[in-house]
Amino acid sequence: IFPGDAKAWKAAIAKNAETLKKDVETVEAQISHHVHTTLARAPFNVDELTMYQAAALSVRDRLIARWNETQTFHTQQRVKRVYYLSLEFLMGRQFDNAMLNLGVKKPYNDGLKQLGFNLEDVSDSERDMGLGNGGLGRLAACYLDSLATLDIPAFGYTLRYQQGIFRQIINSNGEQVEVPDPWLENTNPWEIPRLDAAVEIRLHGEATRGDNAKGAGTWTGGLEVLAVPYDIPVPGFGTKTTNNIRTWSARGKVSFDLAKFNAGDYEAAVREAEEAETITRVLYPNEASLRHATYILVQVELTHDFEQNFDKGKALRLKQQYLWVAASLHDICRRFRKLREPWTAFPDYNAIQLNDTHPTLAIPELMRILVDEEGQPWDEAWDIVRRTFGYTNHTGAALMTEALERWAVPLIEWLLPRHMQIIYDINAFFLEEVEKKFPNDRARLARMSLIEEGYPKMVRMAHLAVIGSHRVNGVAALHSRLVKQDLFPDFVEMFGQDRFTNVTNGITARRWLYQCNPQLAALITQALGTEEWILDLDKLKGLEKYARDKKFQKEWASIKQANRDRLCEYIESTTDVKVNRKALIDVQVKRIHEYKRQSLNILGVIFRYLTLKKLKPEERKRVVPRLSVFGGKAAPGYYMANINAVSKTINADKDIREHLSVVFLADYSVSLAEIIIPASDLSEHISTAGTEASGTSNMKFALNSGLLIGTLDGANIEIAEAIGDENVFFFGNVTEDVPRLRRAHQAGEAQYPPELMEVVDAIRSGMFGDGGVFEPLLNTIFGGKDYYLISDDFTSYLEAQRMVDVAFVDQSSWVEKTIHTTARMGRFASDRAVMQYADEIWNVEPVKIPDSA
Ligand code: CJB
Repeated sequence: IFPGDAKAWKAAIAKNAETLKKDVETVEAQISHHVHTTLARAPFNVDELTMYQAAALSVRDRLIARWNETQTFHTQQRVKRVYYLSLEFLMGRQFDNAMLNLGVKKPYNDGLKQLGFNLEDVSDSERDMGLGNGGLGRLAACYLDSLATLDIPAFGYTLRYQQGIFRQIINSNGEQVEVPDPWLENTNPWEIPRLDAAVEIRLHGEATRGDNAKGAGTWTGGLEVLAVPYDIPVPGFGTKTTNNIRTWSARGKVSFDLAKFNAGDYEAAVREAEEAETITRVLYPNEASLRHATYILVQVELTHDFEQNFDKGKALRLKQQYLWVAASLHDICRRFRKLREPWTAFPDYNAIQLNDTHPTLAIPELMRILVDEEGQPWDEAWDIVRRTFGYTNHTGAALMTEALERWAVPLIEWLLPRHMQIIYDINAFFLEEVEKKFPNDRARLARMSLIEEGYPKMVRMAHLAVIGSHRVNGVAALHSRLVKQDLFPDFVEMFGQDRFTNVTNGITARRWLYQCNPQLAALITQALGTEEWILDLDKLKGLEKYARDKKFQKEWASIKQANRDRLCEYIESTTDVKVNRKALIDVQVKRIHEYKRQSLNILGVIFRYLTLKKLKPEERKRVVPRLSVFGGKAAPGYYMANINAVSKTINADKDIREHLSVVFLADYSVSLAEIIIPASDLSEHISTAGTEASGTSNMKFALNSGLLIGTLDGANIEIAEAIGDENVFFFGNVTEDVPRLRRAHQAGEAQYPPELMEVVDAIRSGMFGDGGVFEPLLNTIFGGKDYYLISDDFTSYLEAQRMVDVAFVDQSSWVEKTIHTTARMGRFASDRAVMQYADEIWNVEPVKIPDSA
């Protein structure tokens, strides 16, 4: 129903629809429209950045049109929606992805060419949207792509950090230096500000309980801040559905205090507003770094005395979590109220997924809304909450309970007094149930309680997430088993096996093959005679029959070489290393962390170097040449200079250069991954067994015809099941061995293999410069208790690397393996994972947006 003249509206809409046509002339007209009007430039004054912005804005117009149709249709049809709450969305660049999903890359390519620009150069002006740290954030981005592609109505909710993940610079000592990432410096064409739809969020204040613990309480006073939404449209591939990521930006409620301003206290007048804005100023580099107070980019002038008693970083992180979940739930409930359904129907319209424990405050917040604001009886409210939420656990790190998130009770009491009462009450009723089922078992009550005793008392967010959700899942088969066995065994006994499940992670083939490896994608399409694999990755199976076909192998291998060349060019243009283009490219790119064991890799590189040094020149020629590539950001303050020390010595050694070179690529990001992954021959996924929840880059490498070397950890195990053990280079101890081996180290009974000692001697001899940079590493292995079992896995790691060399010599058989690998990766599509969530956890159906919408 149109306001005003319906005919005029319809004619205007029809006219406007012409601007969405996909021919080159329309694209050019749209771009020039944005150059001339939105950006106010004349054609002689257009550089690549301007051209990128104009082209991106014209793509955004198309996205918004579909976004509007999608949202309107979903609202009209009263569909059930999925809300994916993730503190991180590592989206990378949007321009290329949006063009591909909309099917307009060709006209943009041609149009830009005619206007005097090259599409790739224009695309390079885009900054990565780095609103995440690593795997967890990238997984969220892949899932949003799949949700839209599968026509599942969904919203992502996150924060709009002014500074995303820090940029990494390597200084002359080989150390990481963290530099801010002002990604919003140029306007961001992918977001739509909704300045008029801000939500008021209360912090601090006073709370009261209802008449009895289950009655309605109150929360008043304190400080109100604003959460302002910015929307990012997420287009599905080859479908009209365009979902939304709503990012919240914190803002002061009054931009300044006029009374103070008039009294001449200019600073005080704006202080409160600035303090509010601090909440979304920066993405936390990761959980662990909360301990590294050195990296808090924001220097907050905190006025509240009490706050001085807490670690400022921690208080700010809790504020981030609350502002985000409160604003998101406000939005979800507002949408639900319009349906005029009883609150008991809430779970029929809303499935909320907690991506790790970061959004767990959503559980007491929904209780507060239902009980305090909507007058629902407590027990009914709790039932609604449980039917609404699902919780995904991602903490593989040694699967120790210490790795799980906890918040100090006094901190929550101070920031969210009503929520603390609600958490206590949830806990009291829950422990009553436990007591009923397992009478007189005090130890069990203490283990399961939401509150951990101590000074101060702590709230165990994972326990709250488990009891407030109807499903808890791990992210790979092994991990999900360990979640039940090691993390939550009491909760399995309490609630039964059915509450716990597995959804093995997946990746989107749109970005991680079709977009990042266009040549391979084209060959696959040509061989299969169809592009259907992009939407149904199991179709890659059809490649199997070409695995031994010499002509096909040759084409396959030449694409790998082209991708290798591209990476080598990148390396030579960004570092001073000259590389052998024929070398086997051996990659380890991921966050730098002890459990991921970049150290095992670098010690192995040193062993290879020592072995090469012992050979005569003609013998060396028979060894497969290697290029070892490292990349990844470390937690601020974490020592990582040893990789660069090794690369300096090896790359400077004229006798060895041809046979082995080592590079550390600074500032690993989604965009850099898109260059590295297609080029890789071998990638390393070598965490201590039981510590990597899943890993997802292993999937990306394998999909792009790279083989894996790895431990029996995370998704490596399932990947090998799918592609065949013979195509994976496995080594190392298994999860079941880890406790015994750790005990042996603690008891001083561990053996150190001679190969490792040889490497250590070389380091100590000064071969790689001042051994100081290796001390922290050597200390964890020898001084400490080798917690990550480097010494226990070293020999079998070297053996697996020897097997790689042997296999690589027979190129035809190697290429055959890589074809099988790609062909069998179908089950690791994020489409499969998302359908599993939809069926088993969310209970949602796809909704196709009709052409006529
Ligand atoms: N993960 O990236 C993170 N951050 C965390 O705080 C906890 C886990 C990673 O999540 C990925 C997606 O599930 C996993 O593949 C990866 O193993 C895990 O470390």
